[in-house]
Amino acid sequence: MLEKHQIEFRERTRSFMEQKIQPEAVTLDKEQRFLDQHIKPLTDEGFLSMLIPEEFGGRPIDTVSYSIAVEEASRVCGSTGITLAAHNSLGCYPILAFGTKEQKERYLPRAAKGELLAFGLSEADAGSDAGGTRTLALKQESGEWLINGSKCWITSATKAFATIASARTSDKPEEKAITCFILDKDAPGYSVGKKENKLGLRGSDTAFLHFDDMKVGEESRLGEIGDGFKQMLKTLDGGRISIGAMALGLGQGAYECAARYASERVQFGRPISFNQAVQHKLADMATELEAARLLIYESSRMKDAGKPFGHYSAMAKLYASEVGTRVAANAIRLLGGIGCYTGEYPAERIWRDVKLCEIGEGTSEIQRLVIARKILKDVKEGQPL
Ligand code: COS
Repeated sequence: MLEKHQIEFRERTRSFMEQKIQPEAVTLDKEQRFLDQHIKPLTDEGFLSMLIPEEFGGRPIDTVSYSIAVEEASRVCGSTGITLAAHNSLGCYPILAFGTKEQKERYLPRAAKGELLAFGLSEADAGSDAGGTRTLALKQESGEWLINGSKCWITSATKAFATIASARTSDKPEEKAITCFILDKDAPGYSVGKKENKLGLRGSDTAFLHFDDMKVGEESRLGEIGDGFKQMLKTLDGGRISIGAMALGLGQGAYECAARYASERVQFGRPISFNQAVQHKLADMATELEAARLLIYESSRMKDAGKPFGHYSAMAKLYASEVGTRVAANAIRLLGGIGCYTGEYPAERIWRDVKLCEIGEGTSEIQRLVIARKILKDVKEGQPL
C-alpha cells in the first residue's frame, strides 16, 4: 500500500511526534495555550514546508507522505494536526497554485522558515455557502483596493503573518465576482479578534479577523479578478484530504487507547477484552480506520497524478471524519467513567478534537452534496458509475 520511503517517513514522523509533541498535548489543551514551543522543531523537520518547492526554501514531499505527517501529528495532538493542515493546505497551497513569482518569493520562504499562513473564507453569512462572502474589496481611483469585512473561525489567526482572504470585488448585489487577496498582518486596518473558547483543538489558535479600510495594492491580489471562488474551492479540494488525515490520526489515537485499556481493565475476574461485545467494537474500529486510510491515501495519489480528485477527497474527508468521531465515542464507551470525565486518558480530548473534522472545510452535508453532484453529472454524461 505504501512505498518504502513512505513507510520510513511514517516511522521517523511517529518517533518525532511521540517524543516532541505528545508530552505537551494535555497541557496545551488544558490551558488553551497555542503550541508556540512546537513551531521551531516542526519547522526544522520540514513539517511547515511540505508543499513548498526547494527554490522557495521548502522540503516538498508527496501528498501521501503529507497525509501521513498530518495523521501522525493528530494521533498524538489534534491541535498540532490542524495547525499543520491549515498552514500547508490552506496557507501555502493557494500562493503556490495561483500566486505570481513575486508573491511566491515574498511569502513562501517565510512560511518555510516557520511563520504561519492563514486562510480566510468563512464569514458570519458565508459558511457552507462559500459564495456568500460579504467582505468587499473596491478598486479606488488611486489603483489601490479598499477592503472591509470580517472573517471567522480562522485557524492560526493571531499567529499568522498573512492571510489569503476572499472578497467580493463589486458592491452591486447582482455581481457576485469574488477575488482573493494576500493580506499582511502588519498592514494598517488588519486586526485580530478575540481568541475563541473552543470545545476541542484548544491548543490551536482560532479567532476572527477584521479588515477595516485596509488599502492594498495590486501586488496583494491573488490571481485574476473574479477567480477567487474557484481558487477557494480548489484549495478546499486538497485541504479536505488533510482534514481526513487529521480525523484518521485522532481516531487511531482513540483506538489504540481503547485497545490497550480493554486488555488491561479487569471486571468480573478477567480483562474486558475477553467479551465479544468489546472485541467487536475493536474490530469495527480497526476496519473502519483502515478503510478511511485507504481513501485518504488514494485521494492523495490522485492529486499527485493530476487526476480530478475533488469528489474523492470529499469522500475521504466525509468517511474519515465520521469514522474518527464514531471511534472516539466508542473508545469512551470502552473506557467508561475514567475515559469520559477524568482526562487521564486521551480518549475524551480526542472526542472533543475530532468533532471539528465533520465541520471544518465543509460539513459532512456539503461533502455529500459534492459527491452526489459528481454522481449525477456522470449519469447525465453517460459515464460509468
Ligand atoms: N474547484 C474549482 N472550481 C469549482 C469547484 C472546485 N472544487 N467546485 C465548483 N467549482 C466551480 C464550478 O465549476 C462553477 O464554475 P462556472 O461558474 O464556471 O460553471 C463555480 O465554481 C460555481 O460552482 P457551483 O455552482 O457548484 O457553486 P455553489 O455555489 O453551488 O457551491 C459548494 C458549491 C456548495 C460545493 C461550495 O459552495 C462549497 O464547497 N461549500 C462549502 C464551503 C466550505 O467548505 N466552507 C467551510 C470553509 S472552512 S475553511
